[in-house]
Amino acid sequence: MCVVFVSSIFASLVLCLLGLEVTNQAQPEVDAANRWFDQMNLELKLLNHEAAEDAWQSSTLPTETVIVEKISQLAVRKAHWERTTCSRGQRYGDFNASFDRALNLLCRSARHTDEEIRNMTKLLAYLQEIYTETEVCVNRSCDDDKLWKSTFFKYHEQVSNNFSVNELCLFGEPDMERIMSRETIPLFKDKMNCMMNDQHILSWAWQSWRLAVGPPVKESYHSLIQVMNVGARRSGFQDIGEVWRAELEMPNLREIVSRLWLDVKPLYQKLHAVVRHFLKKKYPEVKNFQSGGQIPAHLLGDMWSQNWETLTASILPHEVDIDRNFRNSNCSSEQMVRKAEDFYSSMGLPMMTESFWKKSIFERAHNITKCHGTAANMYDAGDFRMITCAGNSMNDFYVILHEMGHIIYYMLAANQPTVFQDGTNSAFQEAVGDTIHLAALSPSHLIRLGFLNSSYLKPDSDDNLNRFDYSLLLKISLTKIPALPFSYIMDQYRWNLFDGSIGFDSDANNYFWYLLESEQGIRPASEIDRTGFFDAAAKYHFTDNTPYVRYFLANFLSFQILEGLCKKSIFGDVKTTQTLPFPLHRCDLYGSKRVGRLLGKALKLGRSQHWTLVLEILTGSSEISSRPLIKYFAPLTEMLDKIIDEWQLTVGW
Ligand code: X8Z
Ligand code: ZN
Repeated sequence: MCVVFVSSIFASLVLCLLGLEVTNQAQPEVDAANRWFDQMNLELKLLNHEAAEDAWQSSTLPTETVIVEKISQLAVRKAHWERTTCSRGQRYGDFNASFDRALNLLCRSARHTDEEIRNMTKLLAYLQEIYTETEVCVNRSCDDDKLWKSTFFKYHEQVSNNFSVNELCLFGEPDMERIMSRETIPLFKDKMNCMMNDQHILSWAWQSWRLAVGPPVKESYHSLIQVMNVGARRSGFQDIGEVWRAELEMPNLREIVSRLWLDVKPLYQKLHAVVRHFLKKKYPEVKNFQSGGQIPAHLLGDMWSQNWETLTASILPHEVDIDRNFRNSNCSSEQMVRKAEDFYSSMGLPMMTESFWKKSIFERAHNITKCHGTAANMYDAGDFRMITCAGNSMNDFYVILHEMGHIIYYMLAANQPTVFQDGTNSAFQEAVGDTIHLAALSPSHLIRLGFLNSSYLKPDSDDNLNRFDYSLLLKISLTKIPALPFSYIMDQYRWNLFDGSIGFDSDANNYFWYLLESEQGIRPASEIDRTGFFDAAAKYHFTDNTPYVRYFLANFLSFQILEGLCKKSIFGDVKTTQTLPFPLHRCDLYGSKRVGRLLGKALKLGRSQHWTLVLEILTGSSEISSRPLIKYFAPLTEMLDKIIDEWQLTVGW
């Protein structure tokens, strides 16, 4: 039974609504604890709102000292507030589960002096500025060799003021990214006004981006680690890696991650073998590309070799080219956002708000907007925003669905006390949009979107599936499977830099390449010795100091949640032992109010409950598993086995 004390009706009601018991403590103490809880949430909301406004400004405007100064002052203020609020809250001892959880979430961060905070803010702003504002430029001259000779870099203070018609300058995201996916190679050649070898352009883009950002980042990143570790140790952690891992609330995280990776490594290796075979045929001139060895990273269609989607057609050509149909639909970025909203709202989930439509940025507004996909919770009634620099590729649609997943989570968790207004952990935050993305790629939704003819639902005579299913599965596997070793490596690497087991001298980049070569099976675009480079800096999350293992976990979770939601939509029960009447990739959740209600029930808990409970609601199980992902790709795995057999391919490197 929940007892509501008249003197603190509101706070107790909140606790009761959360299903929590108020303990038998003395009444004045109960009142004081409730007052602390209310006040803490109120103040946290104001601080979060202020921080979100600053972050929005620094994302949409070029780095200015005044913004950095503002961010720094707020960070100092918030750290002081956290310290005093935590020590006040800790006075109340074991009050109740919700109170303890709030206290734990609030008080687990690294503890820094004001000076350290100012230093960290400056370092971080500098690293972010290098990533978002650096341009790789070339003088327009039609000659492969001269491409390198005329390459130069523009950093923050040199950007765009001295524009010359003879220069072509490219940002990392999205410009270099779109060259790597081959989307804008024709445009690049056009602008350079000449015929160039595609492979040379890819190799140039891959190397020049790393050359532009790696060296300026290295020293500052080293300093950032040192100061982050000081704060982590002051709070009793071994290093900042331990603080990052704690956020996920999986005490055996390292074990879980290694086990999950081992579960899917065989599938990755098969995909790698088949892709390597076709790439080798396409690029016989590339040196040091052995049929049983690592794949040169620049050929994989992505700056970081984490998304190989654009290779689909060259591996398994099909008369239906979803990407081409998508592009030809000439969907504007806003129309893409409307299509994403339509998917979520078809399940009864909330529509985007007026503020969202007014304040979001869907396209590169001007030269210097940070372009990495972002979802912002402004902690102000209905103010949720998105940043994407969408073009018109399917990957742009993915980013939009993904960011909207974050926003839906924020919207649903908005009725929680502020401290719980987030995903149950960061991996779940990342998984919501990815689950909906999988459902949006089901053949029946592609038909609904007008990118596929309904005749492609018909199975081929001897199989439940048809040729399109296989080509679709290959396409999806190329976006999801290479992301697994990449996301695994990103934080293995940083955890080892953080705990000092990898030194910051020549070891740093060599260890990164050791991981990429041994786990991902890729090698650098050129044979130049990369000792002393700092290639991890070429990835947004590295300079943004955002942990990455969340994406690794989210990848598994999205297949697991898709399976649970699919069972809910068909059988009304996530726990049923009945098998789905169709393969998982054909599951279209569009329009299922049952699914929307279940998602609503799980997501509205926000961070108030442990992730195992949220997973239980969505899937009937409280453990992260690789099984649904492996099952989803089972038909594809069979197809890969046949190709490997037919061509007698080596698997592995
Ligand atoms: O960074 C993102 C999102 C924003 S949270 C666009 N993603 C990772 C990446 O781009 O590397 C989504 C998938 C992986
Ligand atoms: Zn995300």
